[in-house]
Amino acid sequence: MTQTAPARLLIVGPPGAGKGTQATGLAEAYGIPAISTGDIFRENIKNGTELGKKVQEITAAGELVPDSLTNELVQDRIGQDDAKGGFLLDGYPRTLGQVEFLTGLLEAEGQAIDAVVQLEVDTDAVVARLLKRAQELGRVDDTEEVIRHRQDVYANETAPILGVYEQRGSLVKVDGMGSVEEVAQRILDALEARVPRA
Ligand code: B4P
Repeated sequence: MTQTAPARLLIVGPPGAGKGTQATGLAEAYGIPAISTGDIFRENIKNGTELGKKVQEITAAGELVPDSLTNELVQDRIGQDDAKGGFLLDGYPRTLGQVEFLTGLLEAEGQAIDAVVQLEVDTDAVVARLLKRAQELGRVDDTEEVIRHRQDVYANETAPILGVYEQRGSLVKVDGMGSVEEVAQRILDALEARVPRA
């Protein structure tokens, strides 16, 4: 499916909200790459790169990787050819500092974020989702203690970014409870008028 104009989208929600799951289908619907900072970090850890060594302990503890490292990585990734026609960022920005950086980066190119999808979910339900994933995938940051800590980090560091995008008029709130298909359809419906697809 081709699009009428480049779509630059963000998907935000607490750990376990289903960002990664929804990002794939949404990006496909818009014909843009889904870029997950969490996936990029995990890939680097798996391959034992310099970046991977730097972030291994931080991510395992459920802490945020410093903005300096994350910003540089995103700048490099969205500068690549496949992101010229738009992108969907999953898990970035996660701090007010990252919002400021991304805004400046895009402004320098005369661009802006078209819409920010906020997945709204119930905390107990998402903790249960992540514990289930822990049994299936065994991610090191999916222990109950680290999951609870990641929820706190989200509330303290990431939730404040939503106010910024709300003020800019780009926030789109979507109910993230229900089946994967139901949530996917809600996201597409909510974006339809704001970010047209061809
Ligand atoms: P992420 O990979 O982004 O981890 P996350 O917030 O836990 O999100 P995840 O993608 O795993 O979960 P999702 O909501 O998709 O980041 C990992 C770490 O990397 C961070 O803790 C941090 O250390 C570091 N990091 C990443 N970005 C950073 C940044 N910008 N700045 C600093 N540090 C950064 O949940 C998906 C789960 O729910 C799946 O198991 C799925 O099967 C299930 N699910 C989805 N939809 C469902 C539904 N409708 N019903 C039932 N289950 C569902």
